[in-house]
Amino acid sequence: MAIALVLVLVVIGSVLFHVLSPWWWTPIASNWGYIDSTLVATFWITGAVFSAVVLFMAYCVYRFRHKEGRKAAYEPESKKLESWLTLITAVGVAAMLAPGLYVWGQFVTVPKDATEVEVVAQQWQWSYRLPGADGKLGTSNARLINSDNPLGINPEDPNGQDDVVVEAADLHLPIDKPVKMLLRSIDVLHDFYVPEFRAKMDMVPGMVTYFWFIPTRTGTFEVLCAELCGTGHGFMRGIVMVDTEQDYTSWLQQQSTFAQLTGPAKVGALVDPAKATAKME
Ligand SMILES: [Cu+2]
Repeated sequence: MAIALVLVLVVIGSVLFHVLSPWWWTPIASNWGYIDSTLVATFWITGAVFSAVVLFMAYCVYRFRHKEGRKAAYEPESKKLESWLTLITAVGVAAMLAPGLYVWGQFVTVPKDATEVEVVAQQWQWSYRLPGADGKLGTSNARLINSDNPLGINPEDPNGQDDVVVEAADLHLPIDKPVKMLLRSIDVLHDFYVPEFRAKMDMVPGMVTYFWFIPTRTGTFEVLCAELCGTGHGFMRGIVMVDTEQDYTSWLQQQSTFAQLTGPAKVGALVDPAKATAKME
């Protein structure tokens, strides 16, 4: 009897905790409201199954408790019961998977007008590369990485010369513009994750993974690494600032291109001297 009661209390407690809990996701700042709806659907389905199973267990513990002289019946097969359980389980699993597949389809279908932004992860910092005026990122190769070329951009590729390099600093993005995040790692597995964007993806050395999203509100958001990547994993943080178009443009103008960072110092080059010395340190 006591055990049956404890089981019922576990169900009531779990449901109350979910409904009354002050902890919930941080407010969303991207177009991926679907991700939240999918998670909510999963909560409801798993919550309902959990409650049903535990309550049934409580019922059985009470109903079939020990009584002098009572014997259990042996019934190893029940076609009818098994068919019902199979059907209900199949419907439950499909209800959890179908929305996920639908959302995933959108997650990897990048709109044509999305701007590319490259994220480069390394132990334990984030760097970024934006296409310059030509709108194209140059090719890159991890073998080309050196202190002058921390992202391994191919110096032979004309598309790469005007690429904007943001090394170990904050990334800015313009609001309401779709961006395709190209994810690269130059050492071990990392995972680019901004909780407010509801999007994340593993970064695998030797390949470029991606996702896309539209930032929907301005603000400062924290970047986390969501893949245990070594002793500095917990400190692998960064900042993404979603700006108005105007703020974004003025930030962009202060950044250095690959050509400016690697080429011989040119008179009148657009490099801020204070920033150039900071880079050389
Ligand atoms: Cu990492």
